[in-house]
Amino acid sequence: MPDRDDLRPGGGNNGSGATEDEAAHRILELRSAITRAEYLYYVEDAPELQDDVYDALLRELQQLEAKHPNLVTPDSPTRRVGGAPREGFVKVAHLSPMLSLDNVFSEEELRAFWARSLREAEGHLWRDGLRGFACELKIDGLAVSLLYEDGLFVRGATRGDGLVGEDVTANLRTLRGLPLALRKTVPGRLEVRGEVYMRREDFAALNEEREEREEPLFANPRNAAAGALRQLDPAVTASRKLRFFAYFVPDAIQRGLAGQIETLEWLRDLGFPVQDSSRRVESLDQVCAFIAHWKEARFSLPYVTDGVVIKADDLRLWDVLGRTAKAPRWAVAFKYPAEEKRTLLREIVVSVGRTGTLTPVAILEPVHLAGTVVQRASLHNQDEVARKDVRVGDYVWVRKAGEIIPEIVRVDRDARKDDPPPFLLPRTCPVCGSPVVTLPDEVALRCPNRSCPAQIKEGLRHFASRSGMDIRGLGEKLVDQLVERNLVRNLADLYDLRTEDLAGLERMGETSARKLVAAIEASRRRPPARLLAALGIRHVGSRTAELIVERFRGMEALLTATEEELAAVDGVGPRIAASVRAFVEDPENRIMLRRLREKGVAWEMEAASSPEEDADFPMERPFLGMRIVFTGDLERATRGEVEELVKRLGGVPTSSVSAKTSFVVVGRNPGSKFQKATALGCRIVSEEEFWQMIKPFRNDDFPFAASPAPEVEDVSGLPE
Ligand code: 0OW
Repeated sequence: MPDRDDLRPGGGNNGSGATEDEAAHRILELRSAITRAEYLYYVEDAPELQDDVYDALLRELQQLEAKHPNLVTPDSPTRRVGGAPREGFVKVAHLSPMLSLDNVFSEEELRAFWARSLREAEGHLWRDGLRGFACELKIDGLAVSLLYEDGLFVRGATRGDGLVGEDVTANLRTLRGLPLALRKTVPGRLEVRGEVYMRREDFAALNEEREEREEPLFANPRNAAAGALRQLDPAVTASRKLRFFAYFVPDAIQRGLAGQIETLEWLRDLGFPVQDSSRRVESLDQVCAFIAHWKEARFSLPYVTDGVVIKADDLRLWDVLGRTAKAPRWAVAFKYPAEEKRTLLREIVVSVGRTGTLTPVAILEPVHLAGTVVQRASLHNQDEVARKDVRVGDYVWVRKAGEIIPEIVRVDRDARKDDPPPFLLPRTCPVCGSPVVTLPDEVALRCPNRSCPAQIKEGLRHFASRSGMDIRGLGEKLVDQLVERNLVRNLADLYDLRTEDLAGLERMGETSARKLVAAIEASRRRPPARLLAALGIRHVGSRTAELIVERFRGMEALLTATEEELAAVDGVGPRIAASVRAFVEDPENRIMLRRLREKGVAWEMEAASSPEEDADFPMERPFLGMRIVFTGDLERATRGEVEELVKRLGGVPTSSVSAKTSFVVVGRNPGSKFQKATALGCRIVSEEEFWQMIKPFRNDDFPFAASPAPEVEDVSGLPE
């Protein structure tokens, strides 16, 4: 594998396009750099490359492979998302049954399971009985089987009924944590089994997207992962950010492995992600200690677990202990009780959403559930309230579905006293008093008043949210004050706010006021897709916004696009097209949009650098189009050296911080530029992070990549 410092420009030619050999060499360099980056990110959980640099690598590899298709190999990282959507899934028979696990729900049951297993294996075991258990947190995902031939991934299948599953190879290839080629050669066939799962944050973001598009939400990450894996189009699977943990090699013992934990280490060495938390312990007492430790600690993991899988670590015992019809006798799943708690429902409030929907929300006596304190639980709509017959003053059982969303399971009727009246949603908006309406084919009640303070507040919150314009510091309490004091009546008003408007608000001092104005100012530079998603147009979430803006290259053309042109965009369709047209034709929205355009808020796509400019060395110019400021004393180079380096990597070192600054590198004793960067909401990078960023581009004989340096932008005269 070439040393990453060899990532020199394409074979040193004059950039007129690499020859076949040089391209082949470059392609190998890129593949090993990308595969290494994926391994570090997904297996070692120690990312080394910045996302934008990783993307630059992948883009260069895609371009080179497009020019030299004969150099493409199935294990190239560019082959993860491939092929047209399928009609359906082919059934495949597993090489050996994919067993499930017996469940136990208490320490007693656990001890009884192992006592029974020991009896079954009477006489085969060592005098002191079963020693050595592998403890693995039980990932709440779906089991899959992966096949490798001579170290290359060739087939992936769902568990199905344990004997026959479905071929989902194309979808599994999109999981960046799943190695397309093993890090070490394993001749012949290797089967590896494990769990596909979705991280909590990716599940939450996916449901947020679906809520935007008013599509049904997934109840928990496992369902979301199952849905993603069964997509007919691999590109959709790729967008769902599925992950994988390996945990089983059916023929481990034939491969000379002696223990389960040893097998997990072998799998990690081959390039598979395995859970760091897995441990070998000596006794059942220590198994119980492992279970007790993770009972609460598991909630801090980035993925959902629902128990602990305990396996006899000594592989020789697996054959000896054998299996029942459906489960091994050498492994068992201890399941944590699904946490349900009983608490008092003190009040039902009605929240009015961004689109005017009235939602009943239960206010509860705070209760500790699945790692968090739950005080509210949505009751969704009138039908749901009636179905569960939830009334104020009831004692209710609450749980967190999939450890994410608090849910009222049922009412404790025996505890109900003096027969409180059923709860009915109001006929007028609780915020502005407008009579509520029910739209055809909808259950929900809506406030029709576009100027309802609740809708303006929700609209602002959505606009400023991470998936919107990402304006840090514009929180709930501040939004309420801005609307209630009439400082902001619509989104464009945000860009008129001055420090003095804010400084007088509660918990808003001079500094935080300045920071917020700067953050709003900085948001003007967001790409137009972020603006379009932030506007809160019904059914238009981040993904749909990307598709629309990509087609119309910004907001301007979008204003005049016809419904047909919009509907013709792949993935948009008539319903969303109508919603967009309705929004832009609304007079109030047109005024607001015109004001945003006048302020240059995220209106046009950044002029993409010309393809030829990028063609040969996007890798060597990762700072292309970026303005970078240094402040403070650097440890490892002089200011002149790093500015020279920035220029050689395509960037423009500037001596003052502005809204156009891409990021500021902060050394020891930073100067006023650091304060200004913080105030402007600029990205701050430590010196160490800076050196990590450029690590792939440095080589020994010369610390900088060789490419023509653009002129330094003249910003003299401004204070250091
Ligand atoms: N979900 C898990 C997990 C695990 C297999 C090996 C043979 C029988 C069970 O984290 N860590 N280890 C195993 O070992 N299975 C697991 O999940 C099972 C697979 C099928 C049903 C459960 O999801």
